[in-house]
Amino acid sequence: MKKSIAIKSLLATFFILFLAAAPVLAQKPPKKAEAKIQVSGNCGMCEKRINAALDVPGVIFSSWDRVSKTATVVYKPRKISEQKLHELIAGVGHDTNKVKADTTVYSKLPGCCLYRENDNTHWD
Ligand SMILES: [Cu+2]
Repeated sequence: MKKSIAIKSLLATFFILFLAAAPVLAQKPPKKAEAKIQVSGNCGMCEKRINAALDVPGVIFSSWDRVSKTATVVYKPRKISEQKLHELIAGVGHDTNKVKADTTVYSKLPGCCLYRENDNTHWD
């Protein structure tokens, strides 16, 4: 009798552990995700620079819209984090809604791209 209670409580313990572990196991990131990132910039040169910065393993597609200042990035969350996408963009001088570009990098951008001083979106 005592033995069967011991077995039952052991099974109950395993069951509780399994329930506790299940949400952790379920949190594996999806194979593919889309991020909408606010990215400051002005022109076609900015667009090329932003897309070039995102041309890394783990990023499937990227496109930046000059009017809405939004980058759409399709990526593999198992290879690259959304935070890293922000860092890559900021790394070439463009502020995102999460990461600000370093002033030294920003100040080296061509004059037409200096979005902090000049917010004019032009199309050439
Ligand atoms: Cu530009």
